[in-house]
Amino acid sequence: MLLESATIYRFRLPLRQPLALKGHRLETRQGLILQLNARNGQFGFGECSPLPGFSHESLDDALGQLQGVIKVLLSQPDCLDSIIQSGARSCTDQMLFSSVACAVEGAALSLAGQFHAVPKATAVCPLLMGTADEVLAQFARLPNCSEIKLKVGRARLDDDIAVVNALCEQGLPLLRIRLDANRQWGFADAVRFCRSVNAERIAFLEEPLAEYQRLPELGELTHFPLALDESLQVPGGSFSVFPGLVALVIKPMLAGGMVKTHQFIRQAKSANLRAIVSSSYESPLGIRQLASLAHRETPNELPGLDTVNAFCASSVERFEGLLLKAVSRQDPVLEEVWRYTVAP
Ligand code: OSB
Ligand code: MG
Repeated sequence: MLLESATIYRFRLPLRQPLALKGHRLETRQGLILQLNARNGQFGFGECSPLPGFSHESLDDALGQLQGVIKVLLSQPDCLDSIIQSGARSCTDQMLFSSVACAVEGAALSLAGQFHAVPKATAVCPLLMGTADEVLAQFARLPNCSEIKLKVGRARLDDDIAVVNALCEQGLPLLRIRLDANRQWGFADAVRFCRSVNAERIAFLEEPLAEYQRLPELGELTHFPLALDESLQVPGGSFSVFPGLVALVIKPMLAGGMVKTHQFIRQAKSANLRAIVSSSYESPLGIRQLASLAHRETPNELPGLDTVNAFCASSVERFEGLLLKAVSRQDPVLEEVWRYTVAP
């Protein structure tokens, strides 16, 4: 399949409630949608949505790099196979931002038909966050599930411990809790946390330490089940196995793109670790691609895709409607910002 042109859209999806992320406060999630058009009339979408507070690049950085990459790709119109096999980087001679790799690889995979088999309703791991009362109220409303994920490290340590213990008490004995501290704790607090909750009820604890290099030391000391997330989000990301490590939580938008995610999943499996596909507040389009990827590559795990429920339903519906339209996407929710065609 040969490429002919590309269009970039900007989306703006209002959140149901403001989202606090590592010093940023988001009321609206913004990102880019890339549409790659082939000469045979087929097209594919990919998403490029750097997440403030987490991504190394800003939306403007990403837009600029994406425009440059598209010009390069369209000058070698038969590059799709190589993108799918080896990643978007293989077609350019520069390091790519994670979000840019994600968009280009997503669009290439989509053109290759990889996302056709999207399950209609994907079960996801419910994400709980907020004050203790809010978390317990969210939990009370959930249907039975095997795992839930709770954000910790945002309140006092003793409050976090109390909420986890309350969830263990209120949940069925088979419930396992994924915990995520997003590197908010000092070493001593992390040790105290690990010794104050029942490790048997914990699926894993993601990235507890501000001094993240000391995670193996924490594992050795406590034998608490641990998981990597931010540690996978460095350029050329790699990981080593250590005592206590049980899972990789992999976010394609932050951890190097779709092809790199495949690699991480393969490496996790061969090291006997769980691999969890997780999201970064992508639009429903990005979430569908992640659901499809998870369905294929990690069928026995609940993916971390509950973030899609953070958006207002009416805007999601509008976004979906606009995506299906072939022309005139000029709406605050989805607006064309750039178009490029190969010179004949
Ligand atoms: O640290 O896992 C995180 C969302 C945005 C940014 C960072 C994270 C998250 C999530 C996604 O927690 C939900 C999930 O993994 O279940
Ligand atoms: Mg995490």
